[in-house]
Amino acid sequence: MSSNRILVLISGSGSNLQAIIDQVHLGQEPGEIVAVISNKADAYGLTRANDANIPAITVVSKGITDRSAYDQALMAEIDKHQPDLIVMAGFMRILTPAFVQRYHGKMLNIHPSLLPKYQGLNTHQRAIDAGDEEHGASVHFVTEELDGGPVILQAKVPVFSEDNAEELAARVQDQEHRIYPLAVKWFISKRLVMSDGKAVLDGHALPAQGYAHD
Ligand code: NHR
Ligand code: GAR
Repeated sequence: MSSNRILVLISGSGSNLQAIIDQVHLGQEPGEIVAVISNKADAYGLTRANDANIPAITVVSKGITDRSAYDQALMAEIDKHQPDLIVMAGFMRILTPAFVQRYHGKMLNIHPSLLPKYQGLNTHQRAIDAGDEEHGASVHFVTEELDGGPVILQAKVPVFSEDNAEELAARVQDQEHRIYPLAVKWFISKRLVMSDGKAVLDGHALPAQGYAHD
């Protein structure tokens, strides 16, 4: 069975989406991005999808306070595309346990911190405020625990004393664009799975900080 149907969830600029589009379009592996879904109608990532001839869909979340109702609508749209992998790329809405269970072991997220540090939002400012000398991003499997699923791959960047959050975010995002396509490639080539709550690459459980974190 092939596992090459990729669906990407976004809320914003979609620069990580672009990095994955660019890799898939290099054509070196059998992946296909079957749809991009945004919860925000004005997300620039929808334009990127259109430009790449990928179906660009909005399932608006604004004003929907019932999380399970929203997730039901999102699942209905996702299931039309029968994805093997759901890639969360700057998707900014917390998902219910029912959603996460439906796609168990098939969902990746990129989070802008060196997990388990700084789960949740405003990670760049929090790293600056803490006086951290290094910061970064983590690709992880999505589980019910927010930003708590097993880490696959991390990238580190230095924090400089004059940095503001925007500068630091840009440095982190450069690294995101390197590590996220790599993790996607591992998944669709079946080298990467989630098993017993762990990220497993080539049959070996990865350590808590993921693959080759130094
Ligand atoms: N859902 C589950 N169940 N598990 C995870 O690990 C998830 C998830 C949904 C999103 C991404 C995550 C991140 O990488 C993510 C991981 C949004 C929020 C948040 O508080 C927190 C973490 C993440 C994404 N969202 C607010 C909410 O009430 C809305 C914030 C906004 O719209 O700006 O949903 O950081
Ligand atoms: C990325 O830096 C990603 O790590 C972060 O949002 C940015 C999205 O950028 N994700 C979160 O903060 C999730 N809560 P992009 O839309 O250009 O890929």
